[in-house]
Amino acid sequence: MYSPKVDTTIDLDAEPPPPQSKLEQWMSSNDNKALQLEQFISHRKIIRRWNQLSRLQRSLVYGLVVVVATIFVLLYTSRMAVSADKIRKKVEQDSRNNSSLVIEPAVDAAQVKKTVIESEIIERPIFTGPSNARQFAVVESFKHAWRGYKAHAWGHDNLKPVSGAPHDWFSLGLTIVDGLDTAYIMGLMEEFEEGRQWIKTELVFTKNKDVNFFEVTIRVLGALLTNYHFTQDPMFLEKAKDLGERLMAAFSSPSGIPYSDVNLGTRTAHAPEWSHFSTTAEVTTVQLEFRELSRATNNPAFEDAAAAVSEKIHQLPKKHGLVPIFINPNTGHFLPHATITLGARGDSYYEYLLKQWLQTGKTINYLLDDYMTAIEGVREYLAKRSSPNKRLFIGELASGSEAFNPKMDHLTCFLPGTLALGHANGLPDWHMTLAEQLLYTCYLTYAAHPTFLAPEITHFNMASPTDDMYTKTADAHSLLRPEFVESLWYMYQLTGNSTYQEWGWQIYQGLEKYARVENGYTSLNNVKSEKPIPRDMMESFFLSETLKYLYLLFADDRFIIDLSKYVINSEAHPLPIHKN
Ligand code: DMJ
Repeated sequence: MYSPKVDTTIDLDAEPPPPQSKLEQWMSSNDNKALQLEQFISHRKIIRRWNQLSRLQRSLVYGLVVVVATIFVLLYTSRMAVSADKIRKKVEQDSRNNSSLVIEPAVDAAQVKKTVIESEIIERPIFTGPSNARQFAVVESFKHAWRGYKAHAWGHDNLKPVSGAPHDWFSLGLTIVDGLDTAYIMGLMEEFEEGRQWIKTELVFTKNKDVNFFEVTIRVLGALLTNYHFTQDPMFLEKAKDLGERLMAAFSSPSGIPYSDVNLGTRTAHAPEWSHFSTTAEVTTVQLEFRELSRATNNPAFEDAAAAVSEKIHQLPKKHGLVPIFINPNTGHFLPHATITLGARGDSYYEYLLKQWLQTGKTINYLLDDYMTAIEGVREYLAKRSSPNKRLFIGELASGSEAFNPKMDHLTCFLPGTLALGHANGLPDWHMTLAEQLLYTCYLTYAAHPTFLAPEITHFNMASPTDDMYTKTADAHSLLRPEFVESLWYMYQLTGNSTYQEWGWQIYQGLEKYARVENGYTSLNNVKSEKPIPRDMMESFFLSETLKYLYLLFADDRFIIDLSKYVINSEAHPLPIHKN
């Protein structure tokens, strides 16, 4: 029960004490009575003396006080000006020496800084940090993931968040590099600075080790270029250039179609051990990064090598714009009758057709033609409706038979975002209708499960009287992938419809409830179970993509990263759009 605090020693009804003169008050205090009396008397003496002065004498004293005060003010302000100048010079010197990061002050998000690159004016965004409770929550999630990684796996590719152990794949500190621009966008300058320092002092590409050409391009090269663009710190560009030069070995095949594996230390490349083939989506999802590297370094070699791949693939026969998922780097031809899918190994071929066209200021027409034809092919051969509720989904054409297979990878949920982006750039209205309906089906793949998380693969019924979709136990795991929240963000930015934010919030809560563990966020074995078993892995794309897209989705200002100025690479690293 509430009880007000009352000082019971005070009698509120008692008479107040009679007022005392100042002298009596001074005298009535207990300590140093004699000293206080003396001070009081000397004050009185000064006042009496002042009153005895003539008017002229008083004016002289006033004048003297004014002169002294003026001299004091002048001296003080000139010293302040000197130290402000010193600070400004130090900051300029630091940024020239690349020895410290110049952090942008928090200002209006509409403000932009202009930087001249290859005679184009490129706008750089300024990020002001989270603006509402949902964004603050996502920032806290990022900090939690970063903290766990820092404590248990710093410098390694990934964190195993349950066992608190590191995991390596390419030994390139993937989580730091991939997650760094998310920290920057969220305004986490402490995390950004510690990551930047690690990249500056520890990230090297000289190890005698095979890496996957595509993964390193989208995660590492893409991230370095974005961080360079955001901060103009030349260290990022130097690292990107070094990495890009080493990755160029991949194009050394007879056809110019890149090999899948590159040894960064020896600058050699080869096909994977298990096959002669490269993956179609992999060889066609490096062009945004190599082009940006060329533009930033003024060296066309990177762009030329990567663009030649797109041109070669443009020439190859396809099934109404749809491509098989394997290609031979020796012959330059597709593996005949390989699977056709917008899921694994096919997905970002379609994504980069549109995005390359946008990156180059809509100047390369064959890219748009190939994209438009492919989306028509999707409508013709892959987009179907389930039974009984007629949910729209994108299936696959099976390898060999080319028979329709009503299964959809979670990866395919990138497509609504890409379709909406195309529509916003003048492509037909039915692209947007397809986007909206597919996005809803993707939403249902989350909402159908008690975890509110989606499985890796969903299967659809086309003649069932009861269930439109189902999840096989072997496909029920979740890597906390980004594609659906990525599409939500595109749709939110391009339509302003806040329903997409609500869907994203439901998913975020699922992540917090089921995937968050003491040291970070873990992949799960079964989204169908209310007690999913952790797979003990935090992928770098969880920081780079999933959390970044959620943060952007919840923003009050939906144009924090403006899609008319940026193309976002396949790993969620924004790159500037050029004029050509
Ligand atoms: C990411 O590495 C990229 O988005 C890639 O293009 C596809 N897969 C993962 C995330 O799911």
